[in-house]
Amino acid sequence: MHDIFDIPSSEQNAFVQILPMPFDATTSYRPGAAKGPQAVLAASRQVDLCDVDVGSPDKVGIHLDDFSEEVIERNNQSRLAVHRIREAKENGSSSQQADFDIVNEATQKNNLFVYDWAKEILKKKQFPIVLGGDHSVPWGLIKACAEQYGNEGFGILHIDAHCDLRNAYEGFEDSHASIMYNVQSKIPQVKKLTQVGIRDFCEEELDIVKGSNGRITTFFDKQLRQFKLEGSFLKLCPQIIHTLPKNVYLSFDIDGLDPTLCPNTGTPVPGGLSFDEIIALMECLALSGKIIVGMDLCEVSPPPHTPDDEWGDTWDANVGARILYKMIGFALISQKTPGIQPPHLPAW
Ligand SMILES: [Mn+2]
Repeated sequence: MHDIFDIPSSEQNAFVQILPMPFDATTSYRPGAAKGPQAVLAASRQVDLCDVDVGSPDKVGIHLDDFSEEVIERNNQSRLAVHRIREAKENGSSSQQADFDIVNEATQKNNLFVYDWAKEILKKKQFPIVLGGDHSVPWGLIKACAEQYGNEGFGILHIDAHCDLRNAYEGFEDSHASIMYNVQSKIPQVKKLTQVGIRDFCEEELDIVKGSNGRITTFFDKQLRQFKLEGSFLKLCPQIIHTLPKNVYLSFDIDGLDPTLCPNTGTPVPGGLSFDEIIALMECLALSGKIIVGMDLCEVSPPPHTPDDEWGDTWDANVGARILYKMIGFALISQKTPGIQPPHLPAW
């Protein structure tokens, strides 16, 4: 029993169901996201439940699932394999295919694990969220949503510093850098991919965006900069949201934000969205008439723990927990859930 946000919700009763995925073996630069879910859970306990932007989404019940020992073990084995692969690379020796197989099999098992979970949640008409871990973990949920919304399809609002459109990365088929490549090449029900905050990519990824015939719209950070500096980002939000169809899946890599909000994330990049900007964008989505059907929050990462520091630096997780709570609230508002609205603030 994990009382996320200190809400005592039984598994059955909670409308919002969160699956923690403590896995970060495909992180290419700096590990730590595997500890994200635990850190967010700890930080969530000091989030006030009456949120200024979304009111009290806790009313519908929010349940965090158990941490899967299987996933933790897969991550440990995969991290060892990744370590051997990188060591071999540094020594100029050839890495063993067996080590790549360990990682690829682990992510395949993760995909199936998340998919099976998500199918159950969607069948019960509850609201699914995957809490990463690195950005390889939500595949199974996106796949399950594709089956759920097969006829009308859905779009993905993808907040990230990176395109994640790499065709495998470092030899890993389901790398955190490949999630959207795999989505756009293997899930036709995803009618639209709208990316926001992108500022790190390679030419191949740019070619995929350009060659997508409008299926992918990328709001590069450079293009947002002008609006931000002019103070007109608010006016841009409806234009961003307008690119999306009725059903929207929100895939949120925390590194899409300004790295001062996520200093310990695996691959931080200067620039990105401010806290106010991401809230404005999510609010615009929630009030647009479109419906948020599923979500993931990935790459939140606490810093390495120092033994003499009981808590460590909780800033990344603090921001992550607050973002998560607001994401839940905006999803409920988009679904027009009775009683979920921002509190009425006295005028001044
Ligand atoms: Mn990223």
